[in-house]
Parts: sequence; C-alpha cells; structure tokens
Amino acid sequence: MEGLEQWKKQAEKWSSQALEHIQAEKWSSQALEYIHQVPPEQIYAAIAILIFTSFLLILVRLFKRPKANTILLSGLSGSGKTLLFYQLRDGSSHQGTVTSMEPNEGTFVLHSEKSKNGKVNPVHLVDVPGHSRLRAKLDDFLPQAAGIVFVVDALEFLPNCRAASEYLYDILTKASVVRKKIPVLILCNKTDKVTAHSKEFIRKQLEKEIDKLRASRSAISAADIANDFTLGVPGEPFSFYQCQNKVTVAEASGLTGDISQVEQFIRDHVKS
Ligand SMILES: Nc1nc2c(ncn2[C@@H]2O[C@H](COP(=O)(O)OP(=O)(O)OP(=O)(O)O)[C@@H](O)[C@H]2O)c(=O)[nH]1
Ligand SMILES: [Mg+2]
Repeated sequence: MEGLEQWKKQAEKWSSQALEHIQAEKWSSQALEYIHQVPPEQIYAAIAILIFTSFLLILVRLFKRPKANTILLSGLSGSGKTLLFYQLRDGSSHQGTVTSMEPNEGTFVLHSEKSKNGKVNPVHLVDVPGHSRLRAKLDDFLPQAAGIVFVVDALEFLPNCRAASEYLYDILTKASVVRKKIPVLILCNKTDKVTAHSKEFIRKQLEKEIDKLRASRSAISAADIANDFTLGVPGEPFSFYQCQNKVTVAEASGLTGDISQVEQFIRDHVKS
C-alpha cells in the first residue's frame, strides 16, 4: 500500500516536470519567433550600443584619477618644514639646518601609524622649499593635493608676519585651491620654546595682515591674472572662516616630535 502511494507521488512529480519542460520550450520558441520578427538593423543597433557602453565603462575605469593622497608642506624658509617631514616619516629629527633647494618628497606610512594593525594608506608628502624663487614648484603638486600644511615659525613670527601673510594670501587665492576647496592647516611650529606665540595670536595677526593685503592688491588691479579669486567678504574684516575651503590652525614642534595635530589633519584628508 505504501509502495503504491510512493509510486503515485513520483508519477505526479514526473508529470509536473514534463509540463514545465513543455512550457519552457514554448517560451523559447516564442522568443525566437519574436527575434525573427525584429528587423536585423535593430538587433545590430542594440549590439552596437552594448559594445559602446562597455567600452565607455572601461575607459572611465582606466582614466579615473586615483584618490588624492598628496599633502603639501609649505611656508617660509626656516619655518621647519624639512624637520617636520623627517619627523612625520621617521619619528626623528635628523635633518633641517640647511635651506632646501629642491622639493623633498616621499610616499610612506606615517611613522606613528607603522605599529597599527590593518591597512593604512601611505601618504605622499611633499616639502616645498620656502625660498621665494623655489615656491613656484608648489603649483606642480597642487592638482593632486588633498591638503596643504602652511608652516609658520611661532618663535620668529612677528618679523616674518608680512612675508608669511603674502605667501598664504597667494595660496588661498590660487584658482586650483579655491575651486577644489583644498583644506589648509596653518601650523604654528616650534612651540617647544616658551617664547613661541600662541596659535590664536598668530591667526589674528595673519588675518589682519591679509586684510591689508586684500585692500592693496585689489586696488592695484581689478583683474589680476595670477590671482583670479578674491578673498573674504567685501566690506567685512577678513577672517579665515570666510574662505570657501576649510582653513584651520594648529600647533606643533618638529624638534620634539609633538606633531599629533598635523598627523590628525593628514589622516582626516588622506583616507585609509
Ligand atoms: N626650536 C625649534 N626649532 C626648530 C623646529 N623645527 C625646526 N627648527 C629649526 O628651524 C631651522 C629651519 O628648519 P628647516 O626644517 O630646515 O626649515 P624649512 O622650512 O625646511 O626651510 P627651507 O628649506 O629653507 O624652506 C632649523 O635650524 C631647525 O633646527 C622646532 O619645532 N623647534
Ligand atoms: Mg627645508
């Protein structure tokens, strides 16, 4: 009795499979019939569109720019960029008393992150010499920049305030910086000495000086070719908050290796 029951079930299964098979065949013959009805030009056009879009997708993939991982160290000569470069790379300050003549660059995992487990993206760090004739090199690296660190000597700040403001003004009005909203960190360096000025004092002085520069430069020429972007809000005293790109202020000492704030800035803008 039980055997008959089982046999019945099996027979039902076979018949439903056979029905499904017939249904599938019917659909495939309908599809073929439909294809035969479509004019061949339309089929060719569809295939051409398919090939073209795949080709386009491959091209986009090939030319897609890699994620920006370049951080630029800028600032006046003697502000401590080179020392900072080695401190970030090696965690020691074995260089820095000579004026740099060439940009110093390297791609590496920050020293402080070397011990971290897991994947940490390397940073492409470029230390651009501060000498006025060598500063133009900065433009070569700007298109790939994820962030700019503007190093200021907090010890010898006052005598250099005007020159530092001029350099910073030039950076903040560069078309590539404004358009791509490249974040800028004003790094008050050499805070290991008690006579170093505070970052708040330095920020205010730079803002005042840039305010003066803004007035004099826009008076010289309304359509300055080099500086195609104006800074701040007309009629209001200049403040870094008015910049379209983010401008922040931090402190560091390249000499003692107190560089956590600049490391944080780098990590915030070079994603791991
Ligand atoms: N006290 C103190 N001195 C520093 C610090 N960082 C740099 N210096 C000194 O400042 C001087 C200039 O440092 P560099 O790193 O060569 O300066 P730079 O910005 O690379 O200068 P250029 O290459 O000419 O653009 C050196 O004598 C350093 O020892 C710091 O954090 N504290
Ligand atoms: Mg240097």
